[in-house]
Amino acid sequence: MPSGERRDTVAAIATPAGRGGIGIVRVSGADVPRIATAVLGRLPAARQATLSIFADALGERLDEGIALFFPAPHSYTGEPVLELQGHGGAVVTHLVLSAVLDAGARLAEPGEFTRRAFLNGKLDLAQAEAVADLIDAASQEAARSALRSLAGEFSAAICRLVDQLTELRALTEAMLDFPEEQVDGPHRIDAAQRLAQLRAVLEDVLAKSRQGSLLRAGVHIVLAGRPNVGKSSLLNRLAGAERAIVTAQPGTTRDALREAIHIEGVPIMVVDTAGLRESQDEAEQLGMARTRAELAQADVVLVVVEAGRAQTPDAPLPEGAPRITVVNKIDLVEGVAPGREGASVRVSAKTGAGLDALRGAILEAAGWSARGETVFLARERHLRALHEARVRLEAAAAQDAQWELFAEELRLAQEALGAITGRVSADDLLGEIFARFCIGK
Ligand SMILES: Nc1nc2c(ncn2[C@@H]2O[C@H](COP(=O)(O)OP(=O)(O)OP(=O)(O)O)[C@@H](O)[C@H]2O)c(=O)[nH]1
Ligand SMILES: [Mg+2]
Repeated sequence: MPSGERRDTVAAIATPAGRGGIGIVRVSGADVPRIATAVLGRLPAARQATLSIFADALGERLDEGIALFFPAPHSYTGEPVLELQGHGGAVVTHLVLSAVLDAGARLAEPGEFTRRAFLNGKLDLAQAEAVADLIDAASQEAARSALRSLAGEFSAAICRLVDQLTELRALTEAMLDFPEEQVDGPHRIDAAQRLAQLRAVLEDVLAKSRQGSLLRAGVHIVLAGRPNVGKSSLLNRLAGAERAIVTAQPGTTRDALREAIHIEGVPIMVVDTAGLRESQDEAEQLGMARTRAELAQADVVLVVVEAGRAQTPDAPLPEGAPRITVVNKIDLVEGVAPGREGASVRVSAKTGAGLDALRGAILEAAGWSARGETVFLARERHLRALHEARVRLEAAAAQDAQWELFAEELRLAQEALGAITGRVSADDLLGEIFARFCIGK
């Protein structure tokens, strides 16, 4: 971060580009009172919606709208903040921004408002990330989960862990300071109990975070099988719309086709691919090469076969990803009921029978089990930190009365967890996080 950055006053258009009902220019920094006087003619009363004329340096009217002034520290950033809500035209909002910049503000970088909120202690790091996650949330469940993180639920869970760790460290270090006292035995029992409880809580947070990370990152599923088994028909069924071309001709699909869907709020990318078989047709061969590339990236593979003639594709399927065998076209075979049996689901893309069972199987294969439970919308960074803490606590548990080493492992676990909320974090980490925000946030 350039030194003195926090003294600058920054401004940006906070509403999306283009036409809209309202266009908001947001200004934050010590210079806000002076800039308000330059653009509005006066500083509006604190926290009162004030109808104002927005004018440029020559006094020419640019727009009329609502001005809102939030004195420090009771603002989003913790600094003096001014919001100018004008008419939402692309040109007019830019003119107002220009007037604010002419009056002495500089253009904000992406995420700079939230970064300032973090630096001024308004939000911790996990909460700041939740702001971006709430904006990017692709489903109600993801939004709800992001809001919980923003309200501090995730941070609170991490802080509780850190506090318990600190306590255990303090007890251990106090004991080390008084080696002559006979406390080694009692401490050993107490420490073992406390550590076991800590590890259990960490596992719980980790499980909830893994679930939440599915809501963030989504699941990549690939439909694969021989030509004509009904892969494209299944994609259309799952998407609830006629997206892919379906014909009675084998070899219809060539390009891999993707559709974003949701199942119980979990974002799922479904990829329909060219059927796998021996073929001399050049376009079909290229299509199959794409199928293999898609398969290599799949989180879950749906291997589609036809009821009554369960032929799996000739091509080898990837080893790693979980697999669901989808027996399609059961409407064509007498006496076959839709439903699920282990990793195999009987469906009809034509009638829709068995589709709910298939959706359930997809969620389960993807590792989603949090129906109605609290989950933490964790990022990769959070998961890594939680894993690191887990490894450290394991190592601590393996120390047999080597109290210096025990305390050191606890310290490292605490450090890993601290990075989640930003209690300890390097500047480059901050840069990485805030650069992903949109401008105006
Ligand atoms: N009766 C019946 N016909 C189906 C069902 N699903 C698909 N079909 C028919 O099977 C034929 C092939 O369907 P597609 O969805 O194009 O099959 P595909 O696997 O995508 O085929 P390629 O793209 O060629 O690999 C079409 O005529 C569909 O109408 C089903 O559940 N029941
Ligand atoms: Mg197809």
